[in-house]
Amino acid sequence: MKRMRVLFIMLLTINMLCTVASASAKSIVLDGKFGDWGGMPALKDTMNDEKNDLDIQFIKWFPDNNTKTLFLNCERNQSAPDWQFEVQFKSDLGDRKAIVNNDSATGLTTVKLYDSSGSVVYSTSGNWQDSGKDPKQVEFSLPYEYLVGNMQWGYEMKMRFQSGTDYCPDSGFVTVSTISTYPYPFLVIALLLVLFLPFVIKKYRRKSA
Ligand SMILES: [Ca+2]
Ligand SMILES: [Ca+2]
Ligand SMILES: [Ca+2]
Repeated sequence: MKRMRVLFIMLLTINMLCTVASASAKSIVLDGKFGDWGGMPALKDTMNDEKNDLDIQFIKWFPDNNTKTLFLNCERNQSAPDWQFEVQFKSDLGDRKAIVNNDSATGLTTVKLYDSSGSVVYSTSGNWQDSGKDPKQVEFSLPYEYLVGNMQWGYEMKMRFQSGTDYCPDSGFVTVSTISTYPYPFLVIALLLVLFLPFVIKKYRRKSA
């Protein structure tokens, strides 16, 4: 009976380890394709609270702790030439603002991150729109180091998107933890269990012999 219990715990631990491993392996590729966003945190915005080509439909985000990068995704109600929106952040670094410019002529998304004094602290660009022309959806990323000062366990930043007069969320901010959704403490406990289980089994075997 005891041996069955030990075996059950071991199987449970292995299952947990596999889940954690697959969660940590998943990330986003910046390629203007959006199938990789399935299952990521998302917020659907109120529809028609701005004119169609500025109206945010949803936002998605993924804090990737392996690469220390915050991946972001925004979709509007209607595709149209060009699109500029911004993302506002609050953290221990103070207020920051990313201006995201989607150019139809070049197909390029350019992201510039500003600090509270208006200086550009980081900029990047790439082909991250859903089409080379008249984008409706775009993905991009920002390194943690320009968004938060402290990247220790459980640290967070607040974020909201603005396109025209449309905010997402409609009021307040989304809280993004720089520590992702998979649990490090559980990983440590699971590893310890796996390491010590053979000894426990041996002990039981000796006792029952
Ligand atoms: Ca992608
Ligand atoms: Ca909206
Ligand atoms: Ca809104």
